Amino acid sequence: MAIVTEPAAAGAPATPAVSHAAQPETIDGFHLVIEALKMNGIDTVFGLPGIPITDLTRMIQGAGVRMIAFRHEQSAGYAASIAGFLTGKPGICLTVSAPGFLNGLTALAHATTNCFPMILISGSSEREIVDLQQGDYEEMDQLAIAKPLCKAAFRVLNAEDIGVGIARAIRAAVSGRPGGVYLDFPAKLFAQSIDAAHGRSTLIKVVDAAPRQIPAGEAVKRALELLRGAKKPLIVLGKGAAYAQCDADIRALVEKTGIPYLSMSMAKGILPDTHELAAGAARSFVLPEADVVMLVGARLNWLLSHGKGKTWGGAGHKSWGGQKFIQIDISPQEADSNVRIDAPVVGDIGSCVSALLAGIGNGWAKPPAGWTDAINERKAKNVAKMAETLAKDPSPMNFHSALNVVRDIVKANPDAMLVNEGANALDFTRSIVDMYKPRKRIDVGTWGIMGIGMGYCVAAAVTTKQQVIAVEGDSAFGFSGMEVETICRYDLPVCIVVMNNNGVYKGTDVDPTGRDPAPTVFVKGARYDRIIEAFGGVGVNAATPAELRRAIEEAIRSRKPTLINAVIDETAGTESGRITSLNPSAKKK
Ligand SMILES: Cc1ncc(C[n+]2csc(CCOP(=O)(O)OP(=O)(O)O)c2C)c(N)n1
Ligand SMILES: [Mg+2]
Repeated sequence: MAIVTEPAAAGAPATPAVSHAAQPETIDGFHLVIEALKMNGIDTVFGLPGIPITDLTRMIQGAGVRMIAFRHEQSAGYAASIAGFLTGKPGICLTVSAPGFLNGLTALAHATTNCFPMILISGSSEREIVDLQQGDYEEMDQLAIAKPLCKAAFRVLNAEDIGVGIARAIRAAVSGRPGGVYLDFPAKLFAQSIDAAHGRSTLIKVVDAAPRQIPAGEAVKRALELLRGAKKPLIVLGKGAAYAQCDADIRALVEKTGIPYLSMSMAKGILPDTHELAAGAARSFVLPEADVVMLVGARLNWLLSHGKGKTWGGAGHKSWGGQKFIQIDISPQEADSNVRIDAPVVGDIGSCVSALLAGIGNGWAKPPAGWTDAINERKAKNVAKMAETLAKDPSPMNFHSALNVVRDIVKANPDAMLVNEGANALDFTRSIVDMYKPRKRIDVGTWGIMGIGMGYCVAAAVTTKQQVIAVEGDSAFGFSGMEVETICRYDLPVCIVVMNNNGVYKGTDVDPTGRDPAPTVFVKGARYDRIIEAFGGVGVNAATPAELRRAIEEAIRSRKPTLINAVIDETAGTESGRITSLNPSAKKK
C-alpha cells in the first residue's frame, strides 16, 4: 500500500497522511548532506555554528566526520582552502547565512585565486523573503554575491537534489584547474524529509572527480624541441607542481635533463632546496640569463614579474627579456597571459611531466657546463654571504639570527609543516629556511594575504598530523590570533613563533603631529606569548636565539600548543619586505 508523506514544515517531522500503517523511514536534508559528503570521502569539515547550521555541525560530528569549529569563519575558510591544497580533496567550510557567509568569502576567493579546491557551504535565509527583500533574518542573496569570486556556485532547494549539488560542487572544485565552489543551502532544505530509500538513491559517489588530462603528443614534441636547443635552460616550479603530487617524476625531469630549477614559495621542497640543481640562491642571475624557461604549474603573474621587464633582462620595466617559454598548465587559457608562450603543454601536471619524461628518455644532453658553472659560482657566493649574516648574533635579535634557528630546526625536522606570513617575516623565512620535502611550506600565496596563519596551522595539523611551526609577523598574527584558542581546544601540535618587531614592517614610525601612534606601529614590547596561556597553552618570551631554539625544541618534543614571542629588533625590517617597489609612495622617494 502506498503511503503518502506530506512535505515537512521546517523543523517538524514528516506526518503520514495515512496513519494505520507503519510509517516509512524518512531522511531529512541534514542527513542527506552528511551522507553525500561521507560517501565522497570527506572526513573533515571546518566551520562555525549558528542558524541554520548548528544542528548540522552537531550531526556531522555525531556521524564521525571531524567537525573543526573556529572562532571566525575566515580562519575556517583558509583552513578548508589549504586542506584542499594538501590533500587534493575539496576542503569544506561551513558557515551561517549573510555575515558568516561573507566572513568565509575571502577564503573562497583566495582558494579560487590560488587554485585550491574548496567548497564553501553556507546556510542561507528563506528564498521567498530574500527575493522580495522583505527583511529576513540575515537576508542576503548569497549565490549572486559568491558567483564572481568562485569557479562555480550552486543552490539546492530540494532534498532530492542534495546529491547532485554536492557532486557538482566536488567536480567543479577539483577537476581541471582547481578552485573555490559555493554551495547555498537555504534553511528549509535541512528540515525537508523524504523517503529514505529514495533519498539515498539520489546521492552520487563521484567517479574520477579530477580526470587526468593527457597533453597532445605534438605539444610535448614542440616543448622538447625547444628545450633541446636551449643553451641556458631553466625550470620554474610553481605550487601547481606541488599540488599535482607527482614529486618523483618532477625530480626525474630535473635530474635527467640536468636543468637548474627555481622553486616558487610553496613549491619549495618538491626537490630539496639543497639540491645541486637548485638555483634559488642565484635567482637574480638565472632569470635574466636563461634562454628557455619551462614553467611547471607556475603562472607568469606578479610573483614572476609577469615574465618580462628588468627581472628578466628586459631593457624597460615592461620589455620582454628575450626568453622562450614552455608552459605546463592544466588551463588552456593560461598561455600568453603576460608574454608569448612558444610551447604550451596543456594537461594535468602529472600527465604532462610523465609525457615529457617519456620523450626525454635516457641520454638527454645536459645543459652546457658554462651555464651550470656560472650558476654554481653565483650560488656559492650568495650562500657564503648568507652564512656570514646568519652567523652574526646581534642584540637585539634580528630576523636573520632568529630564522637561523628555525632553519636548523626545519632541517632536523623535515616532516614538520611550516606556515608563514608577514612581510619581512615572510620574505626572510622563504629565503633563509630551506625545505626538504614537498608540500611542507604553506604561506600567503598569490595575493600575499595576511590572515591565513592560524587557519593554516589548524588544517595542517589536522590533515597531516605532523608538527606545525608557524613563523608569523606580529601584524600577520593579529589577523587570526584568536584561533590560538582553537589550537588549544583541539590540542594541536602547533608552535607559533611571532616575530615581534613592534609593527607592520618596522616598529619605528611616529605620527608627525605627535597625537596618535603611527599607523604601522603596535604596543611596544607586547607579550604575545601571554595570549596562549589564557587557553592552557605554553607561552614563551624569547629574546635570544638560544632561548628561541630551546622553546621550539621543547614545543616539538612535547607537541603542546606553544606560542613564542620572539623579540626582534624593531629597526630590522624594510617597508613591505621584498616588494618595496610596489608601493607608490616608496617609489617616489
Ligand atoms: C588581508 C591583508 N591586509 C593587509 C595586507 C597588507 N600587509 C602586507 S604585509 C602586512 C603586515 C606586515 O607586518 P608583519 O606581519 O608584522 O611583518 P614584518 O614585516 O613586520 O615582519 C600587511 C598589513 C595584506 N597583505 N593582507
Ligand atoms: Mg612586524
